[in-house]
Amino acid sequence: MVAIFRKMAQIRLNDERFISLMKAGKMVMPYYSARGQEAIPSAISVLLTNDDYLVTIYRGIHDMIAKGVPPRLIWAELAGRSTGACKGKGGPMHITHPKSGCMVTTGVVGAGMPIACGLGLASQLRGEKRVTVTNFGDGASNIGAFHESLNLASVWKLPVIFVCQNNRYAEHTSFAKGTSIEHVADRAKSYSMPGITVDGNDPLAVYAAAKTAIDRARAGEGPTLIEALTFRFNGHLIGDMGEYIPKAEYQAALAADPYPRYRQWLIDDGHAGAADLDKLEADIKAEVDESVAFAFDSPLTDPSEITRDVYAEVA
Ligand SMILES: Cc1ncc(C[n+]2csc(CCOP(=O)(O)OP(=O)(O)O)c2C)c(N)n1
Ligand SMILES: [Mg+2]
Repeated sequence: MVAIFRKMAQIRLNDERFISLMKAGKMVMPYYSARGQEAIPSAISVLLTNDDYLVTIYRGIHDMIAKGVPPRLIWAELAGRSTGACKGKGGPMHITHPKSGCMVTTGVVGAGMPIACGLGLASQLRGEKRVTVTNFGDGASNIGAFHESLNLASVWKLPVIFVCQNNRYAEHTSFAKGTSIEHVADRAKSYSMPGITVDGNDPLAVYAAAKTAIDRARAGEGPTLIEALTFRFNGHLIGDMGEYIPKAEYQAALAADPYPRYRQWLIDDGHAGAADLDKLEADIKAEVDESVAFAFDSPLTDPSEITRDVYAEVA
């Protein structure tokens, strides 16, 4: 339970520092904050190992941190440095780090799901036990690739867990305005797989749903669709002032912030003392300081690198 909180704290404290350095003009990037959604990947990732695959989206730095991509490599990537996870050539929206299983990040809405099916098929053909978790938003569940992927994954019983992080908005369009159904998870029925809607701000609920889905996938029984209900506190991307979000809705979402709620629950339920959690947060702040220093002390990626890692090098 504390391991889940540790990941949530890592996500939150890194996110806050990205934003403060952007506001100070020290970093320039399109940044899609997932503040508010941190409970979802944190609770799922404690059930995964580095051998399991992750496919995520532009709003996915929380997923990567939870999966185990070292934050210093993310920092260097965002700062365009040669020491970054993708040598500074991926930027904030296209990070991969196969060592921790982070295989694809895409800015093309819905495009990760067919790739996740491919990864699932590869591990199935090799007889491996690994599972693939693919994260996407509520808006992505209206894209054709979502439906094609669920169908294929079901027909071939692929070990893929489809995780819809339903934050109620796709850019500036509310869920109700853009989606024909009340719960994304209900779409699982069309593809003969379990579909479950959980409170994405409740780490224990997410953990329970993910455990069932991951056990099922590892046992060769096929995919699951999990819809985790949540909210993104910082708009679509930094600079979005959120005028399209009704004030009462935003206030209610803030009141359901998973971070303070889970922190308090850990203390009240006797899993950690307040001082332990203060120390954990202080240690993570020091880790963030170290990551920032690592990134800014590293050289910028040389422009001559631009075509390397794009085309195969023939000896
Ligand atoms: C195929 C495609 N269509 C449109 C866009 C433009 N676009 C970028 S993000 C986004 C919203 C997606 O919303 P959702 O799937 O709910 O994810 P969230 O950003 O809320 O995490 C859109 C429409 C895109 N990148 N790719
Ligand atoms: Mg969304």
